[in-house]
Amino acid sequence: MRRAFITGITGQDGSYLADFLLAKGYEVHGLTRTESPARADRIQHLRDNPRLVLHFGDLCDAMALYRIIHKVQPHEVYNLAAQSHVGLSFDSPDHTANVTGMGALRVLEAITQSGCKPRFYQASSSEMFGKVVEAPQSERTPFYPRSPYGVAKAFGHWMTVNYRESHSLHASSGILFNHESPRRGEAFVTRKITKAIARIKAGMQHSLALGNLDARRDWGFAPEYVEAMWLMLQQDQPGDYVIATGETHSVREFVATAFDHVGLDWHAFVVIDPKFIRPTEVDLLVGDASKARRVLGWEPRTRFVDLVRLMVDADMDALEEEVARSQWGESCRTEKFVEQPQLVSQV
Ligand code: NAP
Ligand code: F7E
Repeated sequence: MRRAFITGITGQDGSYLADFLLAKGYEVHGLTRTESPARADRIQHLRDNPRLVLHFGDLCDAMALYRIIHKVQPHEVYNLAAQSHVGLSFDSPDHTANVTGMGALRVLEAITQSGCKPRFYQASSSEMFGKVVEAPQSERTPFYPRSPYGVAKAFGHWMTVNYRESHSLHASSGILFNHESPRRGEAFVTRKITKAIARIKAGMQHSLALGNLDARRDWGFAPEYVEAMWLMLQQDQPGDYVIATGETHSVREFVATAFDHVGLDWHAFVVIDPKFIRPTEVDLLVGDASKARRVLGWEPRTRFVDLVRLMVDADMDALEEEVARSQWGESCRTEKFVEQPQLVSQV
């Protein structure tokens, strides 16, 4: 049975990658920094799967990484863990460099010290292109990161290239452009918008504060992007790959499409709050994924409008369920029924 080790398994991509690899028959090992599996809500649905094993650790703890990799002897390692919020990286540059940059090096070093030779995937980012020198951006476009996060990712990227060349490691780097889903963190702009729309429709929120609406991003659908990660590790030769849709849209277009989907005019709800404007911005991202198409046979399937709609619909459904659950809990309490919290088994 093939074994994979995923750092960041509790995040958006890690949880989709775990779904994908388990469906392919892998034994999946994941790094988690929470001792309580109940808090890892994105992988709750996998908690009874006997082929999922969680290991307690942190990307800042080199010894723990070494011990886990040495014990698991994985065939594939996916380094997805990171402090991944660009805005936050301006307030926490040291922490971001330590986790997002040095963390990648610690995983690479743990692999080489452990004596096993797994194939390695590094979650690189279009944020490395930053103040772009050309459009669209490809594997050949020079980096010009614009945030501590982008700089940390560029470090992790070049470390991956270096371990590929100096240790003959099958190490690949996916330069992924923005990808979203109903599991996207709520502090990222797409999910912040779609969640707010659900609450506005339900009368629970009356406005939405955002920052720069002019920034343009190349937004794809996360479950499709984790397939590309896996495909990179199935190639005879390691390499770097841009993964993107090739379409670019502004934050304003995302807002308008999302509000329009539920029949609301966004102008009546969106306010600009300078606290969400970054000291330096990445104005335009649009990727050229022709290498991935040619070598991996990978293509994006979900287009912008469908992505926006599916995220809005998912947040509307989730809120409806939450409201129904809380009403059910309320009626149980009135009947003096004491609900036991469900015990979550160790995953
Ligand atoms: P995410 O949802 O923010 O998940 C980040 C993961 O990293 C979580 O599992 C988090 O664990 C974990 N983590 C954070 N700090 C850690 C630490 N010190 N030690 C161990 N684990 C730690 O990110 P994502 O959207 O899935 O993205 C996955 C990776 O791809 C990240 O490296 C991100 O930078 C990169 N990336 C993302 C995109 C995108 O558009 N989504 C594009 C390009 C690259 P907790 O659950 O405990 O917080
Ligand atoms: O911002 C603007 C903001 O935080 C997108 C991460 O996954 O993708 C992500 O980084 C744009 C920016 O994503 C708000 O200024 C406006 O221009 O959703 P975001 P990001 O910064 O592009 C890359 C590829 C990664 O690698 C990262 O890990 O939206 N924006 N108003 C806002 N952004 C946020 N978060 N909140 C706002 O209120």
